[in-house]
Amino acid sequence: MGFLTGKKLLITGVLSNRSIAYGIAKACHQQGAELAFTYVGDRFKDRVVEFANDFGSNIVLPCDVAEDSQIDATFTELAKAWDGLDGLVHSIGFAPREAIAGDFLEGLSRESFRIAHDISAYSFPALAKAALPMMTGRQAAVLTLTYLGAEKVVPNYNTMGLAKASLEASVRYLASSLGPMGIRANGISAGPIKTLAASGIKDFSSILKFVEAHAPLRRNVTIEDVGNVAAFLLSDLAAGVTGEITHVDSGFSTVT
Ligand code: 0WD
Repeated sequence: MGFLTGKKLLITGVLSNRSIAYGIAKACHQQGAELAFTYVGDRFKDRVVEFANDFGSNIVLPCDVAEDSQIDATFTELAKAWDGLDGLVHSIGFAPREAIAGDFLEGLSRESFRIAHDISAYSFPALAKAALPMMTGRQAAVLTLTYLGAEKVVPNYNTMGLAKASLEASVRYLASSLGPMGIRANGISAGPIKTLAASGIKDFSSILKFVEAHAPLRRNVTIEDVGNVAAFLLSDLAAGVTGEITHVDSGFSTVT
């Protein structure tokens, strides 16, 4: 019996088997959780249905977080399958390409700022708010994924760094809002991992090399490393932890 046995978790952001959300789903499944998934865009549906099958789940719902109606519909549909929800994983990020390359000011525009913050930051508290009726009365937890670029200047991360800073602040405000109901909110600041989203960041491979050379553990982290910490934070083992950003980055943030 795993430490997530009996927990029902909704996982967003599984796009491929390299996605951080895939590593989280794997670890949570190993610990006995029941899982449901969301996907964005019809062309990814079949793939996510397959991944869900691997984890013994047949709950796969469309959810483009840019649309309020899709966020609402996700929980209307989920409530037909489950009587409640014990955890939500937000593993979603997007910024227009020009806003994550080169000089910060050159790539800055009102529209790219708006999109990066809408998709990458607003969507976390928005999903938590929509999930709240299903989480009420349960020892539930919400979790998001962030990056060092929220705290420090990381080359090319640019506007996304601002969006991640907002996302990290939302973890603290969510913790304050949900805490009296016994619901927790946390974030994981993951080290760089080669996923589809990461390949959109210019010179990403040089960041991987730099971390491997300088991080205390002298290696990059894997989606399994992140998944295991996520499973812990979503579980009752972490019942006293909320409003926290946990670095899973081989210690890199301590030496920069
Ligand atoms: O190095 C990395 N890979 C790190 C990623 C280091 C630290 C943090 N992160 C964060 C990312 O910023 C993101 O928040 O982890 C989260 C997951 O990222 P990932 O696993 O690296 O990326 P990926 O497998 O590409 O999944 C991110 C997904 C999207 O992929 P694309 O490539 O299509 O943007 O977020 C989803 C989508 O599946 N997504 C959306 N979901 C719902 N509605 C939307 C949307 N509008 N837009 C993107």
